[in-house]
Amino acid sequence: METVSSHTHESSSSKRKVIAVVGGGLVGSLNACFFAKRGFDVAVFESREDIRQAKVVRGRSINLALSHRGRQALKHVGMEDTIISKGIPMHARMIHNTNGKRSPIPYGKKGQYILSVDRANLNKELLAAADTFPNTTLNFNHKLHDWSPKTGAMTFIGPDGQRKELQADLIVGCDGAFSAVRKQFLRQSRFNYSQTYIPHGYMELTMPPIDGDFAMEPNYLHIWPRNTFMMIALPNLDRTFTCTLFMPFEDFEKIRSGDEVIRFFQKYFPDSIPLIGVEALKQDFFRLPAQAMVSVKCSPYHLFDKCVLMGDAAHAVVPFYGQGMNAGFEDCLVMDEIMDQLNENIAAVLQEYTRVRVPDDHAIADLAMYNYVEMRAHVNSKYFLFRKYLDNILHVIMPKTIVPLYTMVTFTRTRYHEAVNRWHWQDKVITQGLWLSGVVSAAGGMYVLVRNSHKLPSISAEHLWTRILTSKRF
Ligand code: FAD
Ligand code: EGU
Repeated sequence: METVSSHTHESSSSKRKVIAVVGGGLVGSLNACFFAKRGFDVAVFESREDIRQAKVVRGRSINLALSHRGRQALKHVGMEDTIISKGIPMHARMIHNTNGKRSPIPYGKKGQYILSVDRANLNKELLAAADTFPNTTLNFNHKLHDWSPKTGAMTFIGPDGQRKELQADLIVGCDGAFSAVRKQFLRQSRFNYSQTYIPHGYMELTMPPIDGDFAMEPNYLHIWPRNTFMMIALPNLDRTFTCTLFMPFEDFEKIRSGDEVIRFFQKYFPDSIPLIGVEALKQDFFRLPAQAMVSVKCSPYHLFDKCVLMGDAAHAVVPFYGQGMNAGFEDCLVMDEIMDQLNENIAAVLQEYTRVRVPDDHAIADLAMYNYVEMRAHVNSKYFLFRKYLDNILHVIMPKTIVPLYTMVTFTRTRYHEAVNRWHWQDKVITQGLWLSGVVSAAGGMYVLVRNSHKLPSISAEHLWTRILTSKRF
């Protein structure tokens, strides 16, 4: 059996630990940089071809919202500037109502914004960055088939379909929501696992430029909130927007013809029709079937000192907080911080990583699912505007006490589980504040009533009862 060795350096010095990163997606390629920077020998195995050479890149979602947590992780490997230079700042949401009216709601103070980044470009840049380390190899067209928790041996299906057995000191599973690395965890005792498909699917539609310019205001995350249906649009560097339509699968199935698509959009997203284009809409809608969304939670994240799951492989979240990639990038940063704390003692590091990270990843998975339920239950454009205004106003009045949940999640590195605890606490304060102001105004009203009681016509209690009981309400 071969041992993964990343380069042909003098054999004597190769006491260095070998780390196999399975999956060269967003988290895998960033993780490779982190481990390489520490001086480990890193080998990345990716089932697809090298997307830097690929002509067509097909994958999930074309662009993503990058926020603070993701940026902090990129910064640690010196990639922040490269990535943000190709991102488009979104300073606010733009809420579209059914009449085509648009209302902006800022994300925060000036200078607080999220970025729309191109997934394919991000992945290419991160692979290129990993490739610059002499102690890293990138192996494309290598699909992990299985691995042995006993020996740590991995079996890959190589470029020409042949099997390959390889060995590493540590396997880092970054192979996404349907992780092959995770399969061996499922066979262990005391491994917790849950997976939930939501009834909604998503479909991406492109909104082309008009006269060479963005069809809508570029520096916004555009949202069409319609309870069960929702559309979101993020800007791209080529001046297009990628619109993502979220809708229950059963409703997708009801739309069978181009005319039905137009009728549906006429009812819910009328202002977007001329922007996407009638003919384009009729065709693009049927190009690809709606895609499924899954939420995955599990624990622990490590298996002995042999293997650890990170990114979507450990926690796929529904996209209703824009945090999947950000959380995965923060995973890499947290792992790096623990590597420092525990002097790269792998067994201890993995144990600590699970202890620290599981509560946070579970918290963001729950939050994203909660927001999905909330949005479909009663979030139309009016309610969305009202809630965000209220949040922002309370924050302005009491900046230290009330911090909106999305602010803690999006613009800070407050641990996800702490953000949730703080949110519950704030909710109590707000509810009690409302109660208190209710009690105060009721008492005030009573006081005014009693002070002026001599001016009221006298009426007996008995008479009052009769009037109440005979009123139409009963
Ligand atoms: P992936 O990106 O899935 O990468 C896994 C890699 O592993 C792939 O390259 C795959 O080819 C490879 N692989 C799989 N199996 C094997 C195998 N057996 N052997 C070898 N290689 C293998 N997140 C945000 O932060 N912001 C957003 O705005 C946002 N929007 C989203 C919108 C939608 C519609 C969706 C679906 C998700 C969104 N996300 C967002 C989440 C984000 O896409 C994921 O969290 C992120 O891609 C996870 O990265 P990953 O590297 O863990 O997994
Ligand atoms: C969904 C799909 C608005 C990209 C959650 C906000 C998303 C993104 C929100 C997708 C929403 C929803 C937040 C950000 C972001 C909001 C957020 C969702 C990016 C609570 C490419 N969500 N998303 N919340 O506050 O914190 O603007 O596909 F519609 S960015 Cl669902 Cl901040």
